[in-house]
Amino acid sequence: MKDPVRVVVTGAAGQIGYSILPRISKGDAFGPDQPVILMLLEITPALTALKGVEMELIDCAFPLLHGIVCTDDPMVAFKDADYAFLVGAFPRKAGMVRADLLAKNAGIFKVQGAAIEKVAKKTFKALVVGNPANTNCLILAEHAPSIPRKNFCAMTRLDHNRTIGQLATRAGCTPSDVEGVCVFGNHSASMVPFIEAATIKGKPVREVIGDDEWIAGEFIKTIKTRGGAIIKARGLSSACSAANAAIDCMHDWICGSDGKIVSMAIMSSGKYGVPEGVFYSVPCKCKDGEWEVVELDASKQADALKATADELFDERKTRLSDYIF
Ligand code: NAX
Repeated sequence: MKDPVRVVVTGAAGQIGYSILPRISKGDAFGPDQPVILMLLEITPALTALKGVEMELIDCAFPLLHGIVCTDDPMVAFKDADYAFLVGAFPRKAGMVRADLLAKNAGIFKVQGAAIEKVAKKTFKALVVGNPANTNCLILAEHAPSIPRKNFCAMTRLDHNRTIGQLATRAGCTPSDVEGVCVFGNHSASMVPFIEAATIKGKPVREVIGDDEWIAGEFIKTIKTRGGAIIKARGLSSACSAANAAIDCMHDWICGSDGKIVSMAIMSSGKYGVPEGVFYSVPCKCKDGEWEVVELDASKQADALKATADELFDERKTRLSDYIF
């Protein structure tokens, strides 16, 4: 049996936490032979609810779950941590403008980044889910400078999976028949779902769907507004699909994507015309715990790719001027 890995989940008493913790404990993220110790971080008022989650996890008797630590102290949560799902974030409240939201979350991710810098393993890897995910990830990475930037990723896998789901539903096939989609840019309405290199059962998506008007209109709109549509229908934001996407992303990153293209918001490096400095979603393939950017021809979408990059550089300016420099 392998030694257990320490996996931090922040916001562990929240909706996504409740869906993600059994999946991690069952081996869905790190493999069926990899034991885990869960390091669960919450704010102090949520510790009682977190205790209830811990009790349920114990009651599941997961063979791979070798320990649970519940805390409101980031220095305890990140101690010797191998991996983290950063889910906890400050939600947008009535009357808050975007800059207020950015500032509130910058405070959270600054403190957690500093704790990672001090006490996590130097091989630590983090997936940021809490919104605004891309820029929260930037703040986190900026405050943990001794951890390589390539070890930080913001989640756009839910947008990626939504793209596959819509195509499979329209084509009347299964999701595994759809390959090669990706989502570029920010996890926001400026994201760019990209299907030009994608196939359904090996044939180009446009040929199989046979309806360019639907692709340009309803399809793209559905992907971009899906989060809001789920809130309207359920009265709550996406949780099981968000948790599933986080598991998919971490699994493929750590265990390999098996030659498949996946979407990951990683530190930009000049590829796709985006200069270094923001966490920007691009198509990747993963192997042996590392991602590699896949170069697709997205030249026809250059304006949209630039617009979503510009939005991220604006967020960076708003937040970093107050919280980093
Ligand atoms: P919930 O409000 O149910 O849970 C959030 C939890 O985070 C709460 O229990 C809260 O006490 C905790 N928390 C707040 N500040 C914290 C801190 N400083 N340290 C530790 N814990 C803290 O939200 P939930 O539905 O679980 O969503 C969590 C986050 O995911 C939100 O920011 C949401 O916007 C974001 N999402 C991101 C998605 C993505 O694709 N990147 C999709 C789903 C989701 O909307």
